[in-house]
Amino acid sequence: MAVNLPPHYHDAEARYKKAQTPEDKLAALKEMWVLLPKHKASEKVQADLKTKISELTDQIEQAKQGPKKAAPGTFKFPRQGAGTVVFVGPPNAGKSALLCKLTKASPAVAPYPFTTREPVPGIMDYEDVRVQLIDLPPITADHYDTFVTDLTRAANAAVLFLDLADDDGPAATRVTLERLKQARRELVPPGTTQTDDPTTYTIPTLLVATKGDDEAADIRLEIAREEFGTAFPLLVVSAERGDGLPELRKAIYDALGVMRIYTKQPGKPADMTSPFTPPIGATVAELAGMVHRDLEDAVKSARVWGSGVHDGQTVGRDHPLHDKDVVELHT
Ligand SMILES: Nc1nc2c(ncn2[C@@H]2O[C@H](COP(=O)(O)OP(=O)(O)O)[C@@H](O)[C@H]2O)c(=O)[nH]1
Ligand SMILES: [Mg+2]
Repeated sequence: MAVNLPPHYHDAEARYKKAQTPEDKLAALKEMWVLLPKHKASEKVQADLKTKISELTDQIEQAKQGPKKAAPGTFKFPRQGAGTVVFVGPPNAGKSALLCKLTKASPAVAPYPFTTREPVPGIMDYEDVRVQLIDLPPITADHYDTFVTDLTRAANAAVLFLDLADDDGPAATRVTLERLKQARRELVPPGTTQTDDPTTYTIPTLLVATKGDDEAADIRLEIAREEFGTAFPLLVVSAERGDGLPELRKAIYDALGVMRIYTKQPGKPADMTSPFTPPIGATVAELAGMVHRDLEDAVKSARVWGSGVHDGQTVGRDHPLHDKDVVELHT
């Protein structure tokens, strides 16, 4: 979609391109942000700009802290499946145990804190889609790995952990939240609109109370509900007994805010094995862009089988798709 940008925006963009220091670059980007019209047609530009502002803000902050004491450690995981979900929380809350249950990954699980020093990825199956889960080292007032800032920016959603076997569970989870806030990562319930502050990165989050099998879990759950109220959807699980795991898989998938779309070639049956997973509300043209880069502009219409249409109805490129639609793209 074409975006009409005001002339001052282009001036700011020119300043951004000429800027020599990260600080000058950031100042110009922030001007561009203020001047950018915020509507549907500019969503892509908004998202790109926000990412640039967030990255640069983090870079400047990290540079201020000087060279790292230990090896900084940078981790990048290639995107896989319908999205990436990070596990964040205090030590010993059962993050690694849960990753073992939901995926084929096998991070060390141990009854002492700080077992997980490096992020560990795994793939979770949910029906016919795959979701990448990343177990992160614990986040406390004293322990925060700088790579967490980058890995959380790359995430589509987060699972925040609360330990029902520990009287200090709720307080420790609160500390994790606050430490992330200092790093300009704001955990919000799924479906919340983004903040206007482009330096803060908001992450749709589920609160997961672990070790539901503990004998005092019920009392601590009451306290947890008082502490967090309705700040996040709350799920109770036990990795040990398997309680709540099917519900958690579904909630994690739902938190990604995507839908499943199956494509088909004319005259052939649909490929029902590997759906595309565009964001909820995506159009025919946006789906086409996921199938092939050049198709986004080239697609003129589509035939759609699913909800909101008659079977095989022809629709235009701006038609919004629905979960589980079958789509045949036409150029
Ligand atoms: N009772 C009980 N203990 C658990 C459960 N999940 C994990 N644990 C124990 O909690 C401790 C910490 O688990 P771990 O997964 O290493 O925590 P992490 O530090 O958050 O990754 C270990 O001793 C686990 O055996 C559970 O569902 N129930
Ligand atoms: Mg661990």
